[in-house]
Amino acid sequence: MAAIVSPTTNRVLNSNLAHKIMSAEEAAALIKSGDQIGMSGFTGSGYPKAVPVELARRIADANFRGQKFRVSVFTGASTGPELDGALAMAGGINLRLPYQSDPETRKRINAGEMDYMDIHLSHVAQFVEYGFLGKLDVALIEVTAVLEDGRLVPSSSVGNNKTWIDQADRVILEVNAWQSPELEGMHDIYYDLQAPPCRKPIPLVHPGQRIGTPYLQVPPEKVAAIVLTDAPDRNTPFKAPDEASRRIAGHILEFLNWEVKKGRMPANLLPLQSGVGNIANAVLFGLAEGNFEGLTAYTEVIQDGMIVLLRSGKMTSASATAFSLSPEKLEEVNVDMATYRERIVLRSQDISNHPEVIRRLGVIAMNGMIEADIYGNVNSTHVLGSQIQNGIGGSGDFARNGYLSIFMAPSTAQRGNISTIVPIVSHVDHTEHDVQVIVTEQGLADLRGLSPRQRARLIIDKCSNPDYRPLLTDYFDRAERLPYGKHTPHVLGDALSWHSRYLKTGRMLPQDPD
Ligand code: 0RQ
Repeated sequence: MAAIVSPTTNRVLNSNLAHKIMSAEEAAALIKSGDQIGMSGFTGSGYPKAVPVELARRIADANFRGQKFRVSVFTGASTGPELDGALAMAGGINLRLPYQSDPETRKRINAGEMDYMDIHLSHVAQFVEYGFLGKLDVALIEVTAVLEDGRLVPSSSVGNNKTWIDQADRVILEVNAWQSPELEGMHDIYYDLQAPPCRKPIPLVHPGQRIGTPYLQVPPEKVAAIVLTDAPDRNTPFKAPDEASRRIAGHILEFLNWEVKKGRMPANLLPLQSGVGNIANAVLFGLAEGNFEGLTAYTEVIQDGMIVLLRSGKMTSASATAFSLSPEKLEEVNVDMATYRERIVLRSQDISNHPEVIRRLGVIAMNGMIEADIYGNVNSTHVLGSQIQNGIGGSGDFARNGYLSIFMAPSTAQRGNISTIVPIVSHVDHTEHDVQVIVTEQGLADLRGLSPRQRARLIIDKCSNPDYRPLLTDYFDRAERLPYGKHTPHVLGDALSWHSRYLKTGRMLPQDPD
């Protein structure tokens, strides 16, 4: 491995590339209206922080002068206010993919002002490599350092950076001095994933295994600009686990213990995947307080709860594509990155989320949901059928291919005015075929081996909120009495009436007759 980069020395060690250092404003001027840009960034880490802000300024100026200036932005997943926020605010994004969680971006998408393609995270790199999404003009990538020989030390996320650099005509690098130099050696970039018909098996048989190189490679002639930054990742604080999250975590722990007892899983479980959000994080905290030892993770993001598991020694290794930490945890991890480097591997997202590897390792997938219906179909992305919340992210990669697929949510949302267990979901991300377990604070429904009607009774009894349970039972009883289909009975005219009622009255519960 090349010399560790010192935080006090210049981080652009290649003299040819050092000539390309310029201001963010100059670098942004290299981007043209209509460009498709592959940017780094995954769940608020490792995204470029200076050039997007300057680009947003240029776009706002151009728009002010009546010149239409818009770009398409592809990333790893969500980013930060300096990227998604700034560009959305300037009205500068034509098409955005594959995942976002920025309030301004969400607002613009739901107002119909911006196109958004919500796609499985494992698909993104190959869609670009196969030419499905057209040409990539620019790669704008944050790195920790440029080594003497021109190789790049990735930063706190990998995402699709390898593909963006390979596919784009020109590359703009942001070298961020804020990123820990001890990140060097944590990454594993796999360069042998060829396109079909030449694709070979990915030789990964353990979450902590390394099969590639710690560095990104870039042909020097492609580098159009290097911008020096010193700015922190956006870090979202997690809400402290509340009573509902703690109860959800408790049900999952009890279930996992049962699976071990039944001999369906080893005592140290199988590699864990944990989705984004407060509940997923609470489950990890629950595991940290539980009795499991020797855990591993094959997941997308390293959250606070996973750091607690690694630090306590209960988790031995974790594979992901990015960090997604609260500000406090990030500080703790950044000063001790060398210790974590031994036990965390950050990979490209087409490997961290690869169906082949997820199926081989037997990953336990645990993801949040917006709502589930009585048959086990899950909506992870849309509020009331039409409004995007975040996106499917990697939940589909893991749910379809995992050893076990668990979805969780509190039984109600919006102060009890919405039931998260509904007669029929208003949008489907994960069909009944990809969902084995549903959990709310009320209880856990193990759907394996059950027919649709058996699943409906179990989900209503175990997971629904008592305020909504009689209504769900009534719906299902009426559906079962209808003559036209006894396999997955529905009262079609009523199936979405709960959502419609919420739109009209602000509550899914019917008004009291008096
Ligand atoms: O709204 O923010 O206004 O209070 O949705 O809900 O309960 O805080 O839950 O933070 O765990 O997020 C599905 C969105 C859950 C997330 C989702 C409202 C609720 C609240 C957030 P407020 P909570 P969480 C790997 C896996 C898809 C991507 C994925 C997600 C807000 O888990 O984005 O799994 N998943 N990736 O009030 C109306 C309902 C609602 C509702 C919740 N039924 N109707 N509003 N809300 N349920 C990681 C990656 O892929 C990167």
